[in-house]
Amino acid sequence: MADQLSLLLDSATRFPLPNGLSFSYGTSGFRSDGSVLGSTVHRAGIVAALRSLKTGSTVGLVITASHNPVCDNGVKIADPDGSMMDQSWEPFANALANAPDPNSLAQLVLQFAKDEEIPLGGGQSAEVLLARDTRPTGETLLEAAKQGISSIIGTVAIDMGILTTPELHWMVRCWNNGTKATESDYFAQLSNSFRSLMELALNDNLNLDTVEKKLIVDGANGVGGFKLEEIKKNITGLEIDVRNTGKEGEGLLNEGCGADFVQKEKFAPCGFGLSDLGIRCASLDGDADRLVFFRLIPNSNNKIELVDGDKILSLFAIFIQEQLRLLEELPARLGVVQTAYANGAATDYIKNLGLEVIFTPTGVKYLHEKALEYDIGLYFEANGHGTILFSKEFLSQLDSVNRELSSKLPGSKKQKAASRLVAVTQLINQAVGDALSGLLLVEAILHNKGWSFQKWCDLYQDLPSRQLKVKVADRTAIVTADAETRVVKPAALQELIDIETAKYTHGRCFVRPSGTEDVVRIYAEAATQDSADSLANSVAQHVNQILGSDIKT
Ligand code: NG1
Ligand code: ZN
Repeated sequence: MADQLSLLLDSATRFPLPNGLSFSYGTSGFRSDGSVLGSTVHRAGIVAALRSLKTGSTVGLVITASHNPVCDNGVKIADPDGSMMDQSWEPFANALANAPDPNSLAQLVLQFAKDEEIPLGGGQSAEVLLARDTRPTGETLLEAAKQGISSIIGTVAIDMGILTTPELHWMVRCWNNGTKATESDYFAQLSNSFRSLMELALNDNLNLDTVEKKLIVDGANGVGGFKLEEIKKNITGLEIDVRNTGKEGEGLLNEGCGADFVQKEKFAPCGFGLSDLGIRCASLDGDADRLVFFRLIPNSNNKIELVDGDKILSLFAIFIQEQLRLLEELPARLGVVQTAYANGAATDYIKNLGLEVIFTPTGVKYLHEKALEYDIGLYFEANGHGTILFSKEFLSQLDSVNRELSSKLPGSKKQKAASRLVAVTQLINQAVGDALSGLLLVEAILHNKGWSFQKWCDLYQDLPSRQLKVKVADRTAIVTADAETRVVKPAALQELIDIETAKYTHGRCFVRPSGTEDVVRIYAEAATQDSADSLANSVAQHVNQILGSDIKT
């Protein structure tokens, strides 16, 4: 134990906590300006090493700030099944990130290990898979993570390179399941299952000419674009043109491009223009775990018609439901998980399909957890982050139904439905929301249904909405309940929100402190854009008055 203590003290001395800063494991790990994150990432390395020791399995650590600007960076930990680190460990991660000096850091580690019965001292080995996105601070931070990991005796860090966030989560899951886990295995799984799903559309008497073959993808100048360039080499039936790949001269990460920009601004990303009119387009975020689709509106100065996470979710829900209807021998409890940011029209649409819709607080860790309660759990945030989860029991039943139908009724509608579901389970990332696998699934579904982009857009009409953010002195002064739809503290704020909301037809409004930025977010929905804008603005003013702030959009 003396060796472990001195190793920790030495290592921590090299990564002192920056003066006056504090860090918090938010909606999606620690995030901040990349230049001040050395100690945080080093300490996240320690947490990951302990997590691996505790679980007796391999865990993951990814260095990324997703859709945030290029100067930011962040770090998050993946659990052995590829999902986000169990929330019960966040308080320890926070305490460690803010330990003022090496001594208190070491004491925290030793105490936590004792409380959690984590074997220290090298008797048990542990493993952490590492990845980072393309940010310039990534390399130095990766080194900090490696040093944090190796400050726990017996722990090995394996650098998987520059990856999308979902690739790393997928690899951790496969690694622990004992299945193939390299990047080329990931690419092969995506392209093979995509091919299977596309082939299942053949001979279905559909007018497949209505499905435009061309897709232009905005890679946000991040890591997803050049991975897609690789995947597309093994794909037929779809012409993918990738832009904003992050190559020299193509622009800065997430600046004027990417899923977050496109979804919030409702403008085409840079590099897109008049010549793209009428073509189906998609946009990834910087680490390729968010996905939205869009199409340019003629004569509108690059305004777009947006297909967000809610509509992707609706498309997936329809498709899964259609296959299940053909397979009465395969009963499945289907659940759809959304957050309060889901457009009201989307929720109504999905409920009208007869599906169960559940709400959780913002952040995929909450949605993911809820989706695991179903045989098939579909979850998406409006911003395009989501996936479909299948329970182990369902997967094994599907496998036997598929085998039986393939031998007894090959080529039948039922057999094709089962095979489609099998392909979906292989194509969609079971670890976490994945823009690349989601993109291929959308394309394969449109192809199978013979649907044009327009048909997909027309599923329902979004209610006009407006999002604002307000910087306040202390955003934690706002406490919410009911999946963040109501403010419980300060109570006066909710009363004012209720009064404002009641003034508008189809009015809905909520406020919550962001988990990734130092702001309070305001969301408003109403029958017209003017009323949504005016509802959001008046509530922002109340937040301003009660908490003291400047309004930002
Ligand atoms: P916060 O900053 O907590 O609102 C944002 C997104 C989340 C999620 C996280 C993680 C919105 C309104 N919020 O969280 O959905 O994606 O970032 O990146 O889009
Ligand atoms: Zn992201």
